[in-house]
Amino acid sequence: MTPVRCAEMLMGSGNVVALTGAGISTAAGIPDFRGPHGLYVTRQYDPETVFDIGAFVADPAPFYEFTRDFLGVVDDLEPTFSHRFLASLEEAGILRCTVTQNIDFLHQRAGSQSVISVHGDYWTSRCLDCNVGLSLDELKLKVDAEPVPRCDSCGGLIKPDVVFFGEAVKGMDRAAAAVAEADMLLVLGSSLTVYPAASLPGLARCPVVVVNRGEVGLQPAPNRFFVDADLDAFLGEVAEIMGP
Ligand code: CNA
Repeated sequence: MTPVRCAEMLMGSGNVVALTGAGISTAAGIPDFRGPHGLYVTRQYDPETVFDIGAFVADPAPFYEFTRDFLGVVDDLEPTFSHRFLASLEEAGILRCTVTQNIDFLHQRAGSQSVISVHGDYWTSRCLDCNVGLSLDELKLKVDAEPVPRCDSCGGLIKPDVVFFGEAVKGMDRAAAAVAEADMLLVLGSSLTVYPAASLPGLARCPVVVVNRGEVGLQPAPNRFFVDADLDAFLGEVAEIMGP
């Protein structure tokens, strides 16, 4: 799949769905899980401990160490070219929605309106015991003040509404319906190994274009096109061909 062909397909579509993963945010400075500098390689944080619900309940401290670092930098990071490109496709009426596995709000900050965050985000949190809700600002205050945030009402453990391994994903029905109705699916920066999000391309009845550096867990098939390239570089060429 060349940038020219990809641009032609986008210009001939009016119901594109994008499925994004951690690879769309690496250029913004957020490491992915499985890329060459990902957390599974560097082990700066161990994803299987930090994002596992059983491990979190047993010892929430590693997750909150990650959260303290993550929330401390994420507001200062800029969306990448690829985030902004998707927002512009949405504004142009070409892209219907973005289904993201990311928890970094960069799609929304780039201007995307229609975002399904299947792995949740930090926007809200709740007490695992009494279910009282907290806003992101309230969580940030607690994260700065306490090693492990506890509920003001009952002392229970606070958990952000980020989906952990072992928890149900969010908005999967809407995401599946959007993919099934799409006239083109763009899969950007995902290894397609985390389920159930990785099953979404299998529901597509349209061309699927996968742009990812490195291997992905999706089998070749007619109507599936694989581009092993840097996202900003590839989509930059596509954007140039499409024009303003
Ligand atoms: P993943 O398994 O880490 O895969 C990311 C893929 O992107 C890898 O194959 C990389 O090689 C590839 N990649 C990295 N940078 C680029 C680039 N510039 N251009 C092209 N390809 C690139 O991540 P997935 O999203 O597939 O896995 C799902 C997990 C990762 C979800 O649960 C996410 O919540 C979680 N995650 C999210 C973030 C974030 O919010 N930014 C960061 C790290 C992990």
